[in-house]
Amino acid sequence: MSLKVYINGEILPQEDAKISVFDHGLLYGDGVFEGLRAHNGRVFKLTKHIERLFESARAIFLEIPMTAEEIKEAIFTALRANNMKDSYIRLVVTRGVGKLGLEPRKCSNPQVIIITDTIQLYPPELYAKGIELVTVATVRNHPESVNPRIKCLNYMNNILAKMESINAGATEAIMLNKDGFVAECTGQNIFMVNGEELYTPHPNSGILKGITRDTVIDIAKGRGMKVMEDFLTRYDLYIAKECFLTGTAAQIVPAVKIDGRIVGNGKPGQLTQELLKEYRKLLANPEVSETFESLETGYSRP
Ligand code: PXG
Repeated sequence: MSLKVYINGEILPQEDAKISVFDHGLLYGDGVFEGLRAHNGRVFKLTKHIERLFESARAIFLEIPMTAEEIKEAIFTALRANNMKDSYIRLVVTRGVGKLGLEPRKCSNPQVIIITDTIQLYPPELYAKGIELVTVATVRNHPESVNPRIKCLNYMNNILAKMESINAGATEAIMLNKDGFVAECTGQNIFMVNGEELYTPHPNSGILKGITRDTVIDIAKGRGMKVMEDFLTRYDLYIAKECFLTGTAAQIVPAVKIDGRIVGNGKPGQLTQELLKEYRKLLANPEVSETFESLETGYSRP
């Protein structure tokens, strides 16, 4: 059975889910997006994702032709149309069709697209073994050019970094900002443990303020840990006891090698594993978790 895709209020078979070649989303990467996760008919941190979408859109002068509530409803419509309770959801808003010039004001009709696909996780062995990271030469976008806080459709910065890490034989890339401080990986935020404290780059280091990142910070603080949002150097990573990455698709992934240096004892760290367990507990129980949302109209309701 073919996947059904939501475009501007319509549910279409994936073969018919098409966007114009004149859409500035395609021509210039002019648009914004979100990646969300549904478990058992409920969507994790739905309000936070929708808020971030509207903030990204505001930053690029893109007026989304729907309210937050309408977008939430559309997500549940797309899930219902596919009879999907567990899904990785891609929510995209493009600038819409315009002229071949850049001029965004000549674009009419932003396209709201919702794709509900299956969840792509790393294989379980990677969580058990941990992954290898390398610092790459591609500098993360300068916040005063395209701020990485904006989740925009142009990911060339991240794709170039990802290619570098692949060419170097590592799983992921560590991207630094223009001052040489650690920013993030290509689609994940980075954390490290040193002493009894948890460290992650400051939101103004040139990063996307990940929703998984914020959830992990809350979990750690709930355990009484001190969490430092700081300006971190490669040296800080090299002397870390533990290191892990966070993201909606990846969840929490341990890193055991950074630029050839072994992290800790070369195995996923104790705290990393405990945080992953707590994060998965939060994900596994949507019915009782207040971090999940389903609408009155949601099919998960009897
Ligand atoms: N940094 C960047 C640059 C991202 O694109 C994250 C961090 C993590 O954010 P959340 O809110 O998911 O905790 C992202 C996530 C993928 C994928 O397949 C992920 C993202 C974008 C594209 C693909 O893992 N965004």
